[in-house]
Amino acid sequence: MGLRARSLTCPPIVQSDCTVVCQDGICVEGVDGDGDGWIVAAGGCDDNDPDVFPGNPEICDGKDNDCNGKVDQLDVDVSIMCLPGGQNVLEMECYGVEGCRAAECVSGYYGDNCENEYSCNGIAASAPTVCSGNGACVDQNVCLCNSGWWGSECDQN
Ligand SMILES: [Ca+2]
Ligand SMILES: [Ca+2]
Ligand SMILES: [Ca+2]
Repeated sequence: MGLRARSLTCPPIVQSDCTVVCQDGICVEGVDGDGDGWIVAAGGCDDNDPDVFPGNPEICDGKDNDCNGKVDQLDVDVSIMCLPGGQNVLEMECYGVEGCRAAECVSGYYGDNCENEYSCNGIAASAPTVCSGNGACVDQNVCLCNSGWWGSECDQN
């Protein structure tokens, strides 16, 4: 890995678009195309993208943010990279350029962050009276009845 650009041991930057870095005791000049403080000669692996440079935290965005050759969940565990966005989230997943989304929600909830709640026959999934209190509201207007109960509102046995 190269050294961080604009090291204290390097001469000052001589031009606005030129970065000077020290590498193995030798000063290297180059153009920092994307303005992230890294030039390719010092280990910057993509000089057209300011979200990609050594030491940058890996995030879920379809890019190799830290220049270690591994992208997204192939580099960092999803549980670290994709923090649950809501209390109804059971499991997050990384969808590359689309970012982090909920892969599994608590029963009764849906959406990218499980922020939406299903309702069955006008009653919220979390309400104790949903599906007549004899089942779970698992999709919009879909009651999953407990054993022994049936009907669209689980009110028959
Ligand atoms: Ca870059
Ligand atoms: Ca990434
Ligand atoms: Ca990486």
